[in-house]
Amino acid sequence: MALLDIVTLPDPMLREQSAPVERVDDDLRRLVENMFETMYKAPGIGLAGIQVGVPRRIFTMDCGKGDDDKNPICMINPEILWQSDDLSTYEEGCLSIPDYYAEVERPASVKFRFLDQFGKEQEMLCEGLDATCAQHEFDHLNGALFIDYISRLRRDRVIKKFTKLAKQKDKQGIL
Ligand code: GNR
Ligand code: NI
Repeated sequence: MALLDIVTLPDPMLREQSAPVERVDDDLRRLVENMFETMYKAPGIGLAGIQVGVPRRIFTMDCGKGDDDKNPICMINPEILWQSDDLSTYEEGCLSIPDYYAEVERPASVKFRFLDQFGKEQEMLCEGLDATCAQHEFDHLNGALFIDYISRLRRDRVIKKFTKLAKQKDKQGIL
């Protein structure tokens, strides 16, 4: 098991389209284990491949409430089969945009089809925080971020802040 480095704004990788996973094998299962470990450690409730520099259509999530309420889910090559007309709003954050939060409105329920880490096809109806999180992760596979749903003014401000921060770190020789 290993902790992976998380890619943050304004890294252009976050805007990449991820490619389908071709084989669900031991190498991929090792990646999944490392993504779960990285996600729990962060801590976060979801993590997409591209956030750890792997541009493949895969994400992990766990919206459980803690040690005795765990719900680890890994979706590989997910597709959205259905989404509800009714919407729900959550305050979202992203491990790739640390310490920034904003309310985002999305379909309240979404049905996914995907492969699990054993290569078995699954269908899952996600609701509540699960639905929000799974859609946030699905967006990452297409290079989309939750800040794409806020006003342009606020988005530009966040990107500017992280760009400035990255330049400062660069100068100091961090990373
Ligand atoms: O840890 C996370 N919390 C979160 C809160 C509300 C909606 C979505 C999320 S996902 C985020 C982790 C992350 O960046 N996943 O891509
Ligand atoms: Ni995210």
